[in-house]
Amino acid sequence: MRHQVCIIGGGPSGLLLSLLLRRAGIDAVVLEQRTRDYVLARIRAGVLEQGLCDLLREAGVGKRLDAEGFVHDGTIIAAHGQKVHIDFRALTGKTVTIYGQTEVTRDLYDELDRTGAPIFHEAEEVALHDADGDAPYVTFTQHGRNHRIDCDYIAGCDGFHGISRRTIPETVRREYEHVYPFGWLGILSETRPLYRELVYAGHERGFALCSMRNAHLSRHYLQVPLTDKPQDWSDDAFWAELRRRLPPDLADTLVTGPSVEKSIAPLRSFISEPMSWGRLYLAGDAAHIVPPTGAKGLNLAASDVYYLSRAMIARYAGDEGLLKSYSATALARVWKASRFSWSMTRMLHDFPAEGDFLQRMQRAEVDYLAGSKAAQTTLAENYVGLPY
Ligand code: FAS
Ligand code: PHB
Repeated sequence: MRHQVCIIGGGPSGLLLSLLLRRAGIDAVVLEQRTRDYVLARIRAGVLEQGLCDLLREAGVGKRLDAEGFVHDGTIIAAHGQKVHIDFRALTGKTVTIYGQTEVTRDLYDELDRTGAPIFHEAEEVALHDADGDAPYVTFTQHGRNHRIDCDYIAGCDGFHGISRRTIPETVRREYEHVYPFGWLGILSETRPLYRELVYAGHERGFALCSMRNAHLSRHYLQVPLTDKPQDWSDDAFWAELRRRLPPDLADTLVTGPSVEKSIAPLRSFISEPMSWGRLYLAGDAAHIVPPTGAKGLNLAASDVYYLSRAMIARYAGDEGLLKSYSATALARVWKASRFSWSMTRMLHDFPAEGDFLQRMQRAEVDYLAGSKAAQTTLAENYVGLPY
């Protein structure tokens, strides 16, 4: 088989890239190791920057987003006795949209199916060959049959545990990592959201976040030790702890109910440079991971895909310049979003091993945020998404 672009990974990065390339007449194929049901069962991000929303509309998958997404003008930061409303719209003129990553992925799959895009599910033993040469190819097996795809370019969209990043020689790669000493216990419950916007809470017992998927589906998180397992937490224990970490006036309005999903995700900051090697280009979690505190993971995947799709389209029109600068362009935005995600995590989580001084720094930061329009504008412009 031959395709112009072979995309490894059928998550948001790979699917959105495939769709944008196909709309430009470029022949792309997606190789996904899991079944579609498995991919669609993953509960992940919920906050979409305007840039991602615009890209989804450009790809022809904005209809359900516009009909069902919740536009949020701001968010609440409640910590150290302060409750600060960050008014995105007033401070930046921009907003964010609440629309689950699961729905984004579903919309992308549906549109790719409608256009007849080639997608291989349960693609196993994927291996990249001659990625640094002029004739790269990818081999894989599916249901016991061996396949080979010859292509012009390989897009590594296979997430943190994928094969693509590891295909770049260790002598070429430079990796930066910071692992946080806690995880996020997340639950999904068919209950009314706590508040009309998201509430980020910092408490001496730990961080909490009250988010949502729609008017009848809430997504809440608690900072927990890395040694905890989801089964260690009954629903009642979760709700009681969430109440303890919220400001009393909000805790009193919390509606509880049975969890329909419960999981713990570790938190790390990770960036691998460069994001390209020969004919291989990385996008999304394959190249970087951010702690979800700043709601940047999915949104960084989107800006990578924005840069890479335009670079490949320009290449097929005869201009290689954007492909040559892709890694530097994408990393410039990745580092700034990583800084923001790291700073939000530092401000709102409990770091027991770091003692009283950090707690006083956290308190001072929230006090400054409460009293400074400049500080609120800084948080707002990072949260709604820096320009592409
Ligand atoms: P993905 O990991 O989504 O997709 C990669 C795909 O490649 C997967 O489907 C995988 O099966 C496939 N794959 C892997 N190896 C392969 C191989 N060898 N061959 C073929 N296919 C292969 N972001 C937020 O903004 N907010 C959040 O709250 C949030 N919560 C998260 C919770 C968890 C548990 C995780 C893991 C991430 C979370 N994220 C969150 C970040 C997340 O949303 C990612 O940024 C987003 O999924 C990135 O999309 P992709 O780059 O497509 O990577
Ligand atoms: C979510 O709704 O899953 C969510 C929202 C904001 C975050 C992280 C996760 O910062």
